[in-house]
Amino acid sequence: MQITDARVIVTCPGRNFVTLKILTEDGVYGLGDATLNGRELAVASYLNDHVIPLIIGRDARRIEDLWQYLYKGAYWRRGPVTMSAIAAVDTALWDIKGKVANLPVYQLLGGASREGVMVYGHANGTDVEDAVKSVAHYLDLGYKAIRVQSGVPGLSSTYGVGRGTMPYEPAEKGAAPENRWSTEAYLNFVPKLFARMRSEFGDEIHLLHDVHHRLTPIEAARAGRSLEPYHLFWLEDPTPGELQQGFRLIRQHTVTPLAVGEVFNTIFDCQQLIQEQLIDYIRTTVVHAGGISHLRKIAALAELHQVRTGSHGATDLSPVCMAAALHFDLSVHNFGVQEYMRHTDETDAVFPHEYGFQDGFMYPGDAPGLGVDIDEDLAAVYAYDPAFLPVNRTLDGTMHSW
Ligand code: KDG
Ligand code: MG
Repeated sequence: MQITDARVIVTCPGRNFVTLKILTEDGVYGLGDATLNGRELAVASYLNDHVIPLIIGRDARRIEDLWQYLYKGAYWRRGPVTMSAIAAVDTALWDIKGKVANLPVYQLLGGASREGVMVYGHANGTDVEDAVKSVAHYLDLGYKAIRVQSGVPGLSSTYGVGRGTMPYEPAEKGAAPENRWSTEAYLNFVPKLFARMRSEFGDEIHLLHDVHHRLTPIEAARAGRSLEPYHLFWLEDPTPGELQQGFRLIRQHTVTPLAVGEVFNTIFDCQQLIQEQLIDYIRTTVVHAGGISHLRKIAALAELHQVRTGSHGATDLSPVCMAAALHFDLSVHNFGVQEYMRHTDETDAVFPHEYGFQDGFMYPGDAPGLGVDIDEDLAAVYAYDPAFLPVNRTLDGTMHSW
């Protein structure tokens, strides 16, 4: 079953998405998400210039072989651009395999390990009371797990505090917006935020929080310890993940569960964290970590070490990625939770899909393949619009992790 054509579709229905569509001689096609927020065209070029010419004429059924061909064949290993491009091919081939077999992809991955996929929503507020209202809203919608972010007193802007009424992970036109950061202000504030949440909402709801890579290991240890009375489901990216051994220090001081991995691209980026049980949840996702095939290998390694999955699912990952993530989540044994930020109606119209949310859980649906499509005419209406992620500086102007 030869690949006869492939094209990259770049569209901006409110934000930029890159999608790979692979077509076969049988007329069956598959989709893969290739979106890398803020660096979208690098992946589009990698696919157009360096991948599509190599895959035309190859057998669409040989998913693992084609993965290895693109990974080993590039000679240059890993990295978000390469791995997003490989992920897009891999995801599209799983979609094709499902359509040919007339089965939803989760059935090809071993079938459902659970009835539904628990997801967490994004509550946030400019201050604590605003965040309380937002959590109440997510509870009304049926969520069982809620991430809570709030503005920090004394800081003009902070990661995770949204704009408008829809969830939105930033990427802004023109120059990258600059946030300001004070570790002291944050560390003093964050236990108060969660003390208020528990006093308002009780012990049962799962609460999560994202530090977004901003602390050193010992500062992260303090944050984790100070949050123990509020028993978070997880504390995410407490310190930048490149320093994998840094998590040993955090682990010596706190039992707050840790989640890491949304910026990782391969199993090699997280093997120490997993093998030494330095984290509890691995957040690699289909689009940025080599597709469904590679994510399954990461999950298998994690299963050995009692680490569960918690894939990244922000709005900068397209509905194609969301669909693929849900098939993976439903099937993999050591699933933990899936991040879910609703896309806008414009985005949903460009990417019609079978998956849906009900009472805190999501379901990929039973359509053959991934159960997601792209309306190419509508996609063409929304031209690419360059945008940049924010950057972050400490109060004295030093560059810091955003
Ligand atoms: O593009 C960057 C976002 O995907 C990232 O900031 C989202 O940290 C994130 C999260 O946990 O969703
Ligand atoms: Mg995060």
